[in-house]
Amino acid sequence: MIDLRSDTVTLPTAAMRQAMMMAEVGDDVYGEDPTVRRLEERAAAFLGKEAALFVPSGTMGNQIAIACHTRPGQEVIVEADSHIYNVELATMARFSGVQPRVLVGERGIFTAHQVSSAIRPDIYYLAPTGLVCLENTHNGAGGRIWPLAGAREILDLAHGRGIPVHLDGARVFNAAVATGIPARELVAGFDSVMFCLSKGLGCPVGSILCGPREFIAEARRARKALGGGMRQAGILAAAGLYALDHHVDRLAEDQAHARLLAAGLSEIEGLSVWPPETNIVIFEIERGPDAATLCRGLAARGVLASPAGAGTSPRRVRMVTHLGVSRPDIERTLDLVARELGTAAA
Ligand code: TLP
Repeated sequence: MIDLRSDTVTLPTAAMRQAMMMAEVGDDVYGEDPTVRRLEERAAAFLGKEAALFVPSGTMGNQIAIACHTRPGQEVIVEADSHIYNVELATMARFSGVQPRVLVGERGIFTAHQVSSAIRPDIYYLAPTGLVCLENTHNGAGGRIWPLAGAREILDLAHGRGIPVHLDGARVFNAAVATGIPARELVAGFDSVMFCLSKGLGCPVGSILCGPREFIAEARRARKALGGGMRQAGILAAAGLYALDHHVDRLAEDQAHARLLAAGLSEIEGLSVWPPETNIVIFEIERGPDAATLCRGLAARGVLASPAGAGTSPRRVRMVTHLGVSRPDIERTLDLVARELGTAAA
């Protein structure tokens, strides 16, 4: 099987497993796991933030950030195709008592002007704006990189109005590698940043939430309250440390594979392919089966892909490259897609 459903499907390499096996561990709820501590310190330093917290998932990292930045009854500005809004089960409403204020970006990217128009004036019967969330890379927009200048304008505007800004940086290292801008510069000025170890970085489990020391102390309480306090988690943190050392620069390879895949797909009749900026390729099936049918057909031929568009765009397919995908896998995928769509000789 060639598995292009997500970069979450990566399996730990032999060297990563070795690092996990050798990890020194302790009870992290007592703050006694040396490997978790090392990972948190390393991640914070890597991103130029004061402190970091190891969390079980990206969703938990985002939702802890929302809970810690806001109070019930506020609004959170999010993009219409963002993960926080679409794929986190309305958790901001469930756990934090806040509601999303949705902005439609231009292919996922909204402007400071849009944010400015969405911030509520200080009138007692309006829900105050408590937080702005950006996503880099933007998954639903096809792994798009949030332009740094635009992000900085939003940061200045929001901070000028006393509103914090959180970055869902699940794949921020993909943005760093694609642009050549160090990740710490891409996240500078954000009040909190979540990034995932369990996606392109190839770890089995885990994400990191970074921010100021006091914010992270509060986040640690929220993580425990949500049942995310982990015990001998150093086994997992060791994979994270290994990934930060060995799996960041190699994301360039995944991005090259994504470009190759997109170029090949664009030559197949009936497909309209979004130009990839990182490791995610999205295409619309203009003529032919819907996304679910194509994905079923491809699965039977040995390629896994996912219908995309958070359930609302039935002709949209997503393919994601990662460390388990090779160049021959891409070539084979292109051949099988063409066969499945009947545009190549059987
Ligand atoms: N994304 C997953 C699915 O949930 C769609 C994927 O396969 O891409 N932020 C962003 C931008 C994400 O893409 C994801 C996961 C998360 C947050 C949540 O991470 P997890 O799955 O660890 O909770």
